[in-house]
Amino acid sequence: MTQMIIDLRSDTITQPTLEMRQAIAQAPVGDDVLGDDPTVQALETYVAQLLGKEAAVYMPSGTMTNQVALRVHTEPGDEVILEAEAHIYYYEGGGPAALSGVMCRLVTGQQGIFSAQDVISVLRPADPHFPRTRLVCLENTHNRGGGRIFPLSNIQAIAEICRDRHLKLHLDGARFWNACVATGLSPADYAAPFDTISVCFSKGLGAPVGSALVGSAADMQRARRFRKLFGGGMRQAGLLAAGALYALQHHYDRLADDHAHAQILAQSLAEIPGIQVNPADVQTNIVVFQTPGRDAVAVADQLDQQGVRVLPVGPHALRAVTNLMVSRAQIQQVPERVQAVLGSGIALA
Ligand code: TLP
Repeated sequence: MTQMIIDLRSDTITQPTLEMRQAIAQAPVGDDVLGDDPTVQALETYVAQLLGKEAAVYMPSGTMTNQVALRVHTEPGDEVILEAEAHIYYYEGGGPAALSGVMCRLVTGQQGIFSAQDVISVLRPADPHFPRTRLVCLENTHNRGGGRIFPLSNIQAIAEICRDRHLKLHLDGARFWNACVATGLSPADYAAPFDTISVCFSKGLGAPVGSALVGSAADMQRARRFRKLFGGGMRQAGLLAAGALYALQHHYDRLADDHAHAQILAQSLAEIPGIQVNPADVQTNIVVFQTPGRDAVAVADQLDQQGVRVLPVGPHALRAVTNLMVSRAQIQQVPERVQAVLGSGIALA
């Protein structure tokens, strides 16, 4: 009997549901570059209101919303403060240098979380020797931090420093919805300290495509210009926006299921000899576990043969992301399959 594949590589693998496909099929569309697409406009208005900001701009990807935000807030030669494992720095193809010509100044967080003091420690004096520090970027939840939530109190303290020093504050909120659901904070309260926020519809929410940048009307006008310049102006994009709007209106609350599944998974993996994971570190839908002495790529390959897909994220670290496509019953099958692999004598690293 062939085993059902349990795909935990990412929450980006989710497929549109039948109801979402119906919403997409019925969406009115127009040429969005000419400002004519009613469904894109409905999505942008809805998201801006939800986050308590003036405007939003729909874009093809989270990478683009982040990189457009950097370009909106900086000029070439400026400096951006980022956490050392931030997606913007780590996984976006060198975008800050290539697209905005900025310097990245890194702070080392704990599982991606840092403090106002960390920001103060890297601020430059106003002196022509130094680049101009213009922007601080946070990530909530933090991907390489294992889905860690950025506490609102830290964010508010960092925002205060930014206000004092005339720095802008951007959030990579690819998994912002997960942070809101896990903390019970409203999107508007959690978004309040930021100048711009990038939110994603095609991760936990399960839409096929798209992210939005959200902020002031003036910043979003500038963002539209850079979206076009970066090649992200889309024509009848309402077909995609309809999936995003449907996802936001129907799949938001169920993110709590993904968080519960991640906790179940972490607790069961913690029981398996040869695996290290602390369930208390799992706050949302990402479980990072260690396989000390075993090569993570080899473990991932063997798990694949057992019908469990995870991603290597370090020499001995793997990532499992719970998502819309994976049921609780499937999550409960994972430990047995993992045990089958770890008991089989994988090549040591
Ligand atoms: N993350 C992907 C990979 O790129 C690693 C994943 O599978 O987790 N910010 C954060 C925090 C992200 O996790 C991602 C995607 C993005 C931005 C970029 O989003 P897309 O893929 O839409 O460009």
